[in-house]
Amino acid sequence: MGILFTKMFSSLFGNKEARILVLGLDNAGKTTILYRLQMGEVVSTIPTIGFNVETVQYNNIKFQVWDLGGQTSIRPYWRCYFPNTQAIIYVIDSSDTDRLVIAKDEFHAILEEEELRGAVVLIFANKQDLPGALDDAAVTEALELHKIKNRQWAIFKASAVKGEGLFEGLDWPGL
Ligand SMILES: Nc1nc2c(ncn2[C@@H]2O[C@H](COP(=O)(O)OP(=O)(O)O)[C@@H](O)[C@H]2O)c(=O)[nH]1
Ligand SMILES: [Mg+2]
Repeated sequence: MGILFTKMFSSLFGNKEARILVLGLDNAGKTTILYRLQMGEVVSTIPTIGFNVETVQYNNIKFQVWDLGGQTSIRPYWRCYFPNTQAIIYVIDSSDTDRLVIAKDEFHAILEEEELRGAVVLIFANKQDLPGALDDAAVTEALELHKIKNRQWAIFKASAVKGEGLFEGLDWPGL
């Protein structure tokens, strides 16, 4: 566990219960990131049909992960997880250029959720180790990040399998 990382979470959130959502399409690298951060035991639950949520509790902060995309019928259930969300970590497979448009649409749909209005956004352009992976500037463009209004955001290049870029992202002062 990085010292900065630990300091950040203890100083910024104090004793208040906080939630960080880790979202993105399936196969983006969300679960890998969760394990890489080694914050504790990842608990997997299926609160309702076809909707798997992974949770890691780190001090007073709950990290919760699920896959976006797919079935629209389960989406209303996502809202149970929105209250008290301080931050969204959005994970992109930067080599999956075919699905970047879907990743973009899902991302902007999430940002429109009323209860997530106050959440800051950290984007990981993951899988930078793969050939053909788009860099942070190209992912910024593909996700149309310039359209984000009234919200702090930042994008970081990362490779979850190599463990690169993750702590740099989490040390972002906006979090
Ligand atoms: N090359 C490479 N593979 C990755 C990276 N991050 C995750 N993967 C792989 O991508 C696949 C999907 O990762 P996973 O964490 O399960 O994605 P999730 O569906 O978003 O939770 C797995 O085979 C991972 O090993 C990365 O940075 N680079
Ligand atoms: Mg996963």
